[in-house]
Formats: sequence, structure tokens, C-alpha cells
Amino acid sequence: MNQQEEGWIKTTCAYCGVGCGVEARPKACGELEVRGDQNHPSNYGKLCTKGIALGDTVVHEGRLLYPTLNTQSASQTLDWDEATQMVADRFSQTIEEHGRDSVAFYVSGQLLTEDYYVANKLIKGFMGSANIDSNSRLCMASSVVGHKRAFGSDTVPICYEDLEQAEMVVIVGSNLAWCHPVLFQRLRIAKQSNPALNIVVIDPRRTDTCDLADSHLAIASGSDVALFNGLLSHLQQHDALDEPYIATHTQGFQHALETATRDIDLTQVTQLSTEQLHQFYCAFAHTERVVTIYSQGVNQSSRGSDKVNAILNCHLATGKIGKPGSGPFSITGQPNAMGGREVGALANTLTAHMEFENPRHQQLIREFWQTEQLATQPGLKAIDMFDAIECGKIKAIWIMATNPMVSLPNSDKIQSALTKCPLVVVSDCIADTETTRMADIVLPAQGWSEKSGTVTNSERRISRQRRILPSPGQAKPDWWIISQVAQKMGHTDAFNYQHEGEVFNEYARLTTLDNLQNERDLNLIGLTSLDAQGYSRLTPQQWPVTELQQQTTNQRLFSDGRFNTPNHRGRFVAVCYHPPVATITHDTPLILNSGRTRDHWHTMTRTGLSAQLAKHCSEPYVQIHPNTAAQFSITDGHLAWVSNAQGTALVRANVTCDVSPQQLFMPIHWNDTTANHSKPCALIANTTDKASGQPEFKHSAVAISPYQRNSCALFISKKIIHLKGIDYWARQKIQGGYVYRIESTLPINELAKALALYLDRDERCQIRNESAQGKARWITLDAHARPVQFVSLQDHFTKQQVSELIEAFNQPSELFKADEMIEIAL
Ligand SMILES: Nc1nc2c(c(=O)[nH]1)N[C@H]1C(S)=C(S)[C@@H](COP(=O)(O)OP(=O)(O)OC[C@H]3O[C@@H](n4cnc5c(=O)[nH]c(N)nc54)[C@H](O)[C@@H]3O)O[C@H]1N2
Ligand SMILES: Nc1nc2c(c(=O)[nH]1)N[C@H]1C(S)=C(S)[C@@H](COP(=O)(O)OP(=O)(O)OC[C@H]3O[C@@H](n4cnc5c(=O)[nH]c(N)nc54)[C@H](O)[C@@H]3O)O[C@H]1N2
Ligand code: SF4
Ligand SMILES: [Mo]
Repeated sequence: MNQQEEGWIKTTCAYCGVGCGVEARPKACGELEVRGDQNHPSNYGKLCTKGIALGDTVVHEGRLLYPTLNTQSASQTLDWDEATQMVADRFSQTIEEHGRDSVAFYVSGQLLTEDYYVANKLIKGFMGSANIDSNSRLCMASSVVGHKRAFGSDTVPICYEDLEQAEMVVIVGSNLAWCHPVLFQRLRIAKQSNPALNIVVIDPRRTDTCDLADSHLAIASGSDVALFNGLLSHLQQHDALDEPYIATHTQGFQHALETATRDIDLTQVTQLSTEQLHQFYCAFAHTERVVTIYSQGVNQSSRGSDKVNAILNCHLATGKIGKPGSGPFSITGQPNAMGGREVGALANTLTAHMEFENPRHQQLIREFWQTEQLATQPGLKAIDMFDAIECGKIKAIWIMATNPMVSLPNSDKIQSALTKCPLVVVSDCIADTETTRMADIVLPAQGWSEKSGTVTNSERRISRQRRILPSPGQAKPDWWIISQVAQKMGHTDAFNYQHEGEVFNEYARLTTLDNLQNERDLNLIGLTSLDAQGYSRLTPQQWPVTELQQQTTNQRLFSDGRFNTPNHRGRFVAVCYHPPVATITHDTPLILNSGRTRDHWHTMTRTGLSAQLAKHCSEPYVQIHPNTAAQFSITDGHLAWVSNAQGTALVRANVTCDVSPQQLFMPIHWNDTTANHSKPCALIANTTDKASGQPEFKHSAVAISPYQRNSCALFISKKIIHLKGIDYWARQKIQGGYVYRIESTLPINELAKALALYLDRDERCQIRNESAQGKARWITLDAHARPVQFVSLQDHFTKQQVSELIEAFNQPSELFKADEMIEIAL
């Protein structure tokens, strides 16, 4: 029986930029069965915990079902015709009254290429504004700048196979084990078959990625430029340069070298010993095949672009690029971060690697799109865009597939901006996110397994996401929603798409304009002849695609030493070390770093639906070194306030030697829909890299202090409850419901009163009051005497007690004996 007959449909994982091939099929009970695609060249059948749990997250619970208009007093459901007409009218009216630059789109690397293309075409091509930016600004922007400066184009030269062919892999500012787990598995296997493979991790924090490493350089936060400049000088001083390569294929070496050799105290700046530095530098110099993987520890910095170029300089100086097992590897975060860069959905590029600065490019696009309205100047980057909303210059914004209330720095300011903005349109799949709460109009989008289109992964491989399940309510594909609005704004012909394949075809043709000799390496000429069936069957293709690839190929770029600069030479960029912007003070003596946990994805709108994934990490936390914990009276497992002048967070302390004494680390996932006061972004200033506009997410000055609780509660509920006015609560998905861990400064009796408001009064409410002994227990039961809610209050819960209670909730045992419950009036 072949796979088609068995009902398996090939698609691509919804999450990270590894872009694993997935096979999925609906089960008779409506659930989705998922397995790795053995034939997909990115993962060869492997999946990580998040990929395996994809089926848990396609539930209809919590989905946004209908277009809705929210006014101060009420919410009104609209049909699609009304909703898209309303969005079109409001945008047209705003442009008419306030000009083209009063409107903006804020989009996401979780859109498909087709969605992204249509959004970019509408605003840049027909609304005449380049105010479109993507959450990729928070993610990859520094790499884009670094690539363009060095290579003349935003090109990742590597393919995954290089990891298996390398003799040394340097992992800088990346927690590969948790964030790109399948690539980490490939690396683990490579190391097993070649134990001599030297793996070096450069990260201020000890992470699970270090488990595979031969050495971990716990670099001082923000000092990567100094480290790699030191490497460049070492290479020169120890005759380890590839002089012929430098002479033939590059420019600007001398200046970069002179800048790199400026006198700084390397050990003091990086906090690494002379021996550690020497060992790393010698290994890089003496190893022929080196891959340097880097991610947010590099990009999300006020000097992110310089960090990128400091790394690229070392690869150019040794010719370690475009060769098997060699090259710099900016690993992408989101499933389609690359697609967005390709279609140009960033404020400072046009589309398909064509640029504003080039009048010929402008002309080509104007003709291709048949428009007179093409924006001719770059628009506002994410941070500037929200500043412009705050000060009233932008009056209408459409946010798609991103949750900026949680993920942009300075949460309070984002809230104030969106509160002031006369029109906030949000397209999402989930009804209750912090950002949908701010919307005037919400539009229901199809989610993973319902939508159909393409994504590009970290090695430039384009794969199909396919429709597998029907979508709930009125949810529609993003490209369709945008096209409907475009048509209602009067652009009927330009947006008359009937199918996502038509959008892809148009985009593929666009990449070929004036590109006969591959002047731009983003060239999809081999995909321009795909008909509907060809698109439907499309197998993974790595760009450039000069011919449809019938068999999997692994291409690396710049193998011939020709770059995309005007003289085809790779450019060295002279970069100096500058310390990060935030400095510690008496009031804020610690540095806050932020990032990801293994089993959650961003703002948890999807991974938060899986009980299996929730087990790995059940609450928001802060990592703190034991000495620092002792200094500030912080106890492991107890709550602590993390604060600065900008904001506060209340999270559980995880006392560990994984962080240095000066540093704290908080995960980014929890937010006001899943916990109270848990967002690192509340504490992060909107300091950005000047060249890329990427925020400094990993270096903010903060203080920490203990939280003195007087009572704790555990609230288990079949349904989500919206707790208000409680100091601390955090929600965790469990089998059959949710558990809320609650702490308060109130005495138990008072907390009991506060929580009683949330008891489900529709159910048979039986209450046992033991508050006299410092305890209270309530249960609400349904008509069949099954628990619907269970609340327990006491001074403290051990982990063991929590697990027993969760277990008992699903399989009522003597813990829930009804005759033990006493009904009382509250
Ligand atoms: N499980 C999971 N996987 C994901 C995601 C997710 O939400 N969850 N998100 C995806 C997305 S969009 C992205 S962008 C990627 C991000 O993937 P990563 O970049 O690997 O993830 P982060 O945890 O943000 O940060 C990586 C590391 O940078 C370190 N770091 C901080 N400051 C510095 C510094 O100054 N120098 C150096 N060298 N390192 C520093 C941090 O300590 C952290 O361990 O993950 C993708 N994969
Ligand atoms: N402090 C701190 N902040 C950070 C970072 C950090 O390291 N530290 N990392 C930054 C990075 S790298 C990133 S990428 C961002 C991520 O931050 P966000 O993009 O804000 O996070 P997500 O939770 O992925 O938001 C995606 C939203 O889109 C919805 N969605 C999913 N699929 C679709 C779809 O097909 N269509 C539509 N319309 N909606 C959909 C989801 O329900 C969700 O609400 O966070 C950034 N913020
Ligand atoms: S590694 Fe990334 S793409 Fe692969 S299964 Fe895990 S989350 Fe999905
Ligand atoms: Mo990202």
C-alpha cells in the first residue's frame, strides 16, 4: 500500500526554521496522527517533541471563528464581505485623510510565502507605503544586514549536510538542542560517527546544547565582536589566513584587520581565560572545515549586525565558505522567516531581493505589478513603527500572525500605542491573545494543517505546507483575506487570485525579472512553469531553482568565490567592540537575558494547548546563580520579583550554576493570557541595533527581590478561567483541563474568598472549609458527580502533591470523596 492510499499527507512542521518534513493523517476520531517524513532532506523522518505533539495543538478549543468588530460596549460578528469591506474602507479613508504613511502592516515569519507576498504587494505596490515590517525584525534582521554588507545579498550559503561534513562546529548564541532540535540530533549523530568533530558552544549561559560540546565558552554578555575580532587578529598573527582567497575574492581586509587589532583587554571584555581563547583560536585556525552556527545571542543585540560581520570576516579570511563542511550559518527561527525575507516583507527591501535604492528594480516591479503607486522609500521598522503609532503618525495597523503585545520590547508602550491607534486589525487563529484583546476588528485565519502554501527553511529549502483538516468556523487563508481587502480597495485585477498556487507562480516569475544570469541568487525560474498539479505535488526544492529538482540536491552558495556585490568580491566589514547599551547600576545590579524553553513556542498560543508539552516546564521562571540568590535572599522554587524602572515580573526562581553571578535568564513564553506578570518584554527597553533595527532582547539591567507569600492555591478546572487581581497565577494545560498555580500575600481566608468568585456556580458546588487549620478545599461536580473544578488552598504544595491532585482530577479517587465536602456559604 503506498502512502497516499494509507491517507498520509506530506506537509512541513509548523514550528522552527529547520523545516522538518511531516506526514499527517486524520484519525476516525477526528484527531491528527503525525510522523516524520523519511524522505524529507531536512529531517529524514526525525521530529522533536514539538513536532511529535503537533496533533495535540489542532484542537478547536479557543479558536477564533468569525470576523468580529469590537467596540467599547460590545462585540459584533460580521460576515466576510462586511469585514473585508470595513477593513478596506477604513484603510482607504485613513490614507485619504492622513496620507500613505499613516497606515502599516506588522506581519510574521509564521505566514506562508503566498500570504507574505500578497501582503507586501498590497501595501508597497498599491497602498504606496513601505510601512510593512515583520517579527523577523526581532529575529533575523541583524543577519540580513550582515549578509548584505558582506555578500551583497541576503544569502545563507550553507546546506544542512555541511554539519555532517564539518570537522569543527562553533555554535554562537544558539541553544540548538532546544530551539532547532532535529539539527542538533543530526549533529549528535555526526559526532557519534566522528568523535573528533570539535564542537564549541559560545553562550554566557550553560544550556543543554553544551552537553554535546567539547568546550563551552561562557562569554560575557554582548562581547562576541571582541571575541571574533580577536580571532581575526590571531589568524593573521599565526599565518592562518587564506591569502590567495583574500586577494582574489574579497575586499576591505586591511581595514577590518586594523580595526580588529585595536587594543582591548580581551580577557577582561569576554571574561574568558587566555587559555580558553587560545584553544578556540588555534582550533579554528588549524581546522579546515568549520561551520559557525549563530542565532539570537548574536542577532538580538545593539551590535547584532557587527557581531554577524565579525563572524563572517573570520570565514572570509580563511576561505571557509562555500566549501563542503564550511561556512557561516545564520540559523532561522520561524518556519518561514526566510520566505518573508525573500518576498521582501521587511520595511527596507522591495521584493525578491530587489532594493529601493535601485531605480531599475523599482521600474521592473512597477511594470510587473502594473501599478503607479509603488512605494519608493523604505518604511518604518518594527520598533519605529510602534513609536509612530504611539505618537499618532500611524493611524491604522493590520497585525497578522504575531503577538506584539508579548513579543515586542517595552510592553507598556506597545499597549499604549495600540490603545491610541484609531484602527487595529488583527488576523490570528486564536480568539484570546494579548494582541487580539487590543483589536477593533479581528479576522479568523486558518492555522497549520488547514492552510496551504510554501515555506522556506534555514538552508533555503522551499517545502509545501498542505491542507489536511477542515478549518473551524469562518477561518480563511491569510492570502485570501488580504486579497479580498485589496479587491475592495479597488485593485480587482491585481489581486484576483483563485488559489495559493497562482500567488506562488506570480512570485516565482517575479524572481526571474532581469535575472537571466542569476544576478540575484534568489531565482525560482525552475518553478515558474508549475501548473496546479505540479504545485500540489511540489517536493522540497532548494533555491536557486534553475530547474525543477526531481531528486534531492544539496547546494551551497559562493563555492566559486563570486559574491553578489557589484565587483563580485566578498566584503570585510570593519567592526569595533562596543559594550551593550544597558549598564548595571546600584538599583539594577543584574543583567537579564531572555530566550526559549524546549517545549514551548513563543507566546504559547499553540504549544500551550498540549498537556504533553506543558510537562517539560510548567511555570514562568528566572534562572539565578546560587551566590546571587544568597545575596538577594532568593530561595530556589520560591517566587521572586524581577524589576526595573520600566516594569516588573513575578516568576519562580530556579537557582542554578548555569548562569553567571551577574546574569538572570527568563523564558519568553508566558504572558497575560497564561500567567500574571510574567513577560520579560515588560522589562526590556526598545534599544536597537542602529543598522538592523533589531532589539537588544538579551541584555537589560534589572533588580531581583523575594516575594513573601502568605498563601498558595491550586485551582484545577476543565475550562479556562480568567483570574483577576491575584498576585501570582500561572496556567498549565493538563489532560482534560488546566491547572492554575496561585500564590498571594493575602491570608488563606482572604485568598479563599477571592478564588470563590471563580467557582462554577452552574455546577453542583460542594465545599469543604478547613480554613481554620490553614487549609480549604472545594470541588464542583457535574450531574454525573465528575469533578469540574477543584480548588485547594494551603501554605505550600510539594511537587508530589501537585501531581497527585492533577492525577486525581481526571480519575476521581478518595481525594475527591464527595462526603468529605461540606457546603458553606461564601
Ligand atoms: N523550543 C522552541 N524552539 C524555537 C522557538 C521557540 O519559541 N521554542 N522559536 C524559534 C525562533 S523564532 C527562534 S528566533 C529561534 C531562536 O533560537 P536561539 O537563538 O537558539 O534561542 P534563544 O533561547 O533565544 O537564545 C539563544 C542563546 O543566546 C544566548 N545569549 C544571550 N546573550 C548572548 C551573547 O551576548 N552572546 C552569545 N554568544 N550568546 C548569548 C542565550 O543565553 C541563549 O542560550 O528558536 C526557534 N525555535
Ligand atoms: N524578550 C524577548 N522577546 C522576544 C524574543 C526573545 O528572545 N526575547 N524573540 C523574538 C523573536 S526571535 C520572535 S520570532 C518573536 C516571536 O513572537 P510572536 O510572533 O509574537 O509570537 P507567536 O506566539 O509565534 O505569535 C504568532 C501569532 O500568530 C498566530 N498564528 C499562527 N499561525 C497563524 C497563521 O497562519 N495566520 C495568522 N493570521 N495567525 C497565525 C498565533 O496564534 C499567534 O498568536 O518574539 C520576539 N520577542
Ligand atoms: S526541529 Fe523544528 S521543524 Fe523539526 S520537528 Fe522540531 S520544531 Fe518542527
Ligand atoms: Mo525568531
